[in-house]
Amino acid sequence: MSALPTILILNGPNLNLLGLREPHIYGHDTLADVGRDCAELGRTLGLHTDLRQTNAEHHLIDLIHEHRTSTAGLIINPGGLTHTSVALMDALGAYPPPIIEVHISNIHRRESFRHHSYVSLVADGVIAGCGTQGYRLALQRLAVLIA
Ligand code: CA2
Repeated sequence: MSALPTILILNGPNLNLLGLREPHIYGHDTLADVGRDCAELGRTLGLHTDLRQTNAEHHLIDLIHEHRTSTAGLIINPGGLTHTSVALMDALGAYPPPIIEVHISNIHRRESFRHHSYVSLVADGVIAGCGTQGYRLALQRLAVLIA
């Protein structure tokens, strides 16, 4: 348990493959690299970070519920659930602290089914197409929002 405010960084289905497959779309950084870089940046911002990944929609929702009152903000890359999950949107709608949605790729330059995000309807900010740097940009934004 850290005395610093905690930022939860949630990653949805298939993001465990980051850096291992499809580097032309998602780059070469792994999720472990993202976790390490965010932890390092978090230290300079006075924030503790906790990065999780799950392939299960219900687990993602449970994590959001569990962290409703114990975290100061949320960064979420919901993976493919971005475009399909009303249940995830509802869970995020019941999460009081600020939420930043991150997509590594520019979803608006890809297939039309990726252009709509249920998560954007409840997120305080959205970052897309900045590669894995998007997670660090989101952390900087949360530092401002919770100051
Ligand atoms: O650009 C993003 O970050 C996405 O959220 C990634 C999702 C995709 O469904 C969204 O439309 C955009 C896909 C996550 C799967 O990630 C992989 C990473 C490496 C190799 C294979 C899949």
